[in-house]
Amino acid sequence: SEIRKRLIEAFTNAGDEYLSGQFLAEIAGCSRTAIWKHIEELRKEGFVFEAVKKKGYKIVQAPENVTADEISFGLKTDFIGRGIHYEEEVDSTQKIAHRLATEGAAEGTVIVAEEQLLGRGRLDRKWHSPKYSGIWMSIILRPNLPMQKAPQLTLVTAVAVVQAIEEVTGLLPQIKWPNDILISGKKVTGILTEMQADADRINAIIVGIGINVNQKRDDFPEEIQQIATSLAAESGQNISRARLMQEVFARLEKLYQTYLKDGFFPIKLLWESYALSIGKEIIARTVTGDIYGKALGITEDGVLNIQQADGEIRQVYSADIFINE
Ligand code: BTX
Repeated sequence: SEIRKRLIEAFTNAGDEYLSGQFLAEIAGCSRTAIWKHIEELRKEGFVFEAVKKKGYKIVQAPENVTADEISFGLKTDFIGRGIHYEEEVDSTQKIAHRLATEGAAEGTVIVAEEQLLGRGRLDRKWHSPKYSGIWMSIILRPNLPMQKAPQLTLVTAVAVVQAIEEVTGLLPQIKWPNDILISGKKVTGILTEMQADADRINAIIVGIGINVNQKRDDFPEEIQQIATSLAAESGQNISRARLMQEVFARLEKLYQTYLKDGFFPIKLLWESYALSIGKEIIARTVTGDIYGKALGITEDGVLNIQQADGEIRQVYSADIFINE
């Protein structure tokens, strides 16, 4: 908002000085109560304030951003993340990625935003993407593969993200088929893979990745507080988003090349080693109904096999999975 912009400018100019609520209200042209609310909003965005009685406020830490410069500094990949398209605020990075892919963007191009206003999940569900606290990005891949292999890339990506989180935070995430990454049973990452195809060949795969990084537990909107978590909430420390992105790019580039060269099998083994639901009794909620049974594993195509109580094995291509405890 305009007020927030003025506040940030004032704090920037103030340097090490404290600014009083009265002074801030005057330059922003609003009440002191309104100022207090804006400061709360800024706190949620990652600004850390020091408040001293009679003196006022000072910013002691600004959020760390994920601009092209911050991501490029220290990047170790050959192509993933070599082209960065950065936005402060977007509807959805998927939308921009689709446009850039159509316009011929190179493989490995990454679209990243500090905030998404209309971040989306599968089946047009909402993906909550608040400013500065997560990684909201889309990666353009151009594998030379038939269309039906596209879902495997979701699984390749999931393994890469799990490894990157492990490396950077020491946490041990698990994968819930097909596209959720969980820590302590709560969702920390969602992956949305979309495809552009000509005839039956893939023109581009847009891999959308949303990682909750520095949100506090009560930053999550009420409707997902029970099911969502962030890396900071789980590890008790703030995590550098740029550093984590670099690690995701490095892991993904390596696994993607293995996948193109040696096929899905090595990825399948890794994926299963991180999988949460394999061997468990689950409910798979599909668009045509619920399937109950034991998750046996995934096939070469990334399809989930479920064995029902009557022994029949059902193949599930797309569903939401619940562990049946
Ligand atoms: P999904 O359909 O598996 O999950 C969406 C569901 O997850 C929502 O219905 C809600 O219950 C829950 N949810 C929403 N926001 C969050 C959150 N921040 N953390 C945890 N749970 C949440 C998952 O879809 C795929 C998400 C991909 C998001 C990336 S971000 C960059 C790219 N751009 C874009 O618009 N989407 C992708």
